[in-house]
Amino acid sequence: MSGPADRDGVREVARSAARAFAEAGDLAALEEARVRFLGRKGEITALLRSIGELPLEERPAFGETINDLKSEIEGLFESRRSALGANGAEEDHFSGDATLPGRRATAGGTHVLRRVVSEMKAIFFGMGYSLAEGPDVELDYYNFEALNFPVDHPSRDLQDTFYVNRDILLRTQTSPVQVRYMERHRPPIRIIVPGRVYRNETPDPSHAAEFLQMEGLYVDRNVSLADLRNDIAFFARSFFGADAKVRFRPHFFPFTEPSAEVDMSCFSCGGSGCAICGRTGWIEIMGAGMVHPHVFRYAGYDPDAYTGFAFGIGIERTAMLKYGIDDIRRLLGNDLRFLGQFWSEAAPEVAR
Ligand code: 2NL
Repeated sequence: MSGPADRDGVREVARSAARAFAEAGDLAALEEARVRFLGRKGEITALLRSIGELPLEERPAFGETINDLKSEIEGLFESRRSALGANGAEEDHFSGDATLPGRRATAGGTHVLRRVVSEMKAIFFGMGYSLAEGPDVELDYYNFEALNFPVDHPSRDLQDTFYVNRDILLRTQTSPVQVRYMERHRPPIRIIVPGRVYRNETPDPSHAAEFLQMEGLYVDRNVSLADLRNDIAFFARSFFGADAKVRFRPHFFPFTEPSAEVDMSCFSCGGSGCAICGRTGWIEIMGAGMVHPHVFRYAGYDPDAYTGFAFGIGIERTAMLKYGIDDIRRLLGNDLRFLGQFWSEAAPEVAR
């Protein structure tokens, strides 16, 4: 088209564009038509170039007319394009294989540590224990002093314990909960105390700065070391299997006397010695002992009238032993490819 278009000329361009698009039988033909009207050297561009031939006062209105025309033709082009099967942006295309099976949605599951705690609770509830819980942020008094830790005990060091200030800290074990419980309940008492504890450790395959623990406490008249041994042996058989045996090795804790570390017969070799148990046939599973008379005095119990036993189990360590996990940090990371392996059986959630 030569010279500035009048209104009729503009309508004529719109009509011929509509015709050309309609006649295009495939996307390639349509693209040719698009270039003819909307391309850099197309009819719209030619019209816009001709604007310079008009008197100044007519130019704005003409420019607007051509821009409207351009939009109209673009609209015609787009609708023809979708009619021919290309519906615009590439991402709208389904380019996969529609015959493939769908992806299963995962429902999640119970964390292996939660399952271990639930299972342990169920075992001890069956033996007559009940549940006690308490704060993660504790007083130095309950965490150390009332448990008969000497003032210069190494675990009271800043290197080993997270202090909030001089008197307040993150509990390093769940025993402070038992002290608080004794302050409020007269014997007989029989409780388990699961919970998170904190120690200022550099993480490695067998250490983390926070981990789970479960302690137990039984106080009555005439509670003996034989009672402790009996409950621990019952627990080990219930948790690890009927063949599990236990043995006690003398140890030291400030809060028990006598104190022991408890080993279980190696579940891997059955006691003959292998790499898992370091050729000894035994694996350490917990610490235990008879409650120290000083601890009873702090809690307000008469040590001449009552005796009791206590024990402490590391949850991560136990889970690692039971499921053959080699690095504690796997349990604390949230990699579902790892954790999902333990979702297969339902966890034995138990009522409190
Ligand atoms: C370990 C050791 C243990 C206790 C915890 C305890 C609590 C009170 C009084 C006396 Cl209130 N004892 N708790 C006793 C012996 C051992 O844990 O190595 N745990 C992983």
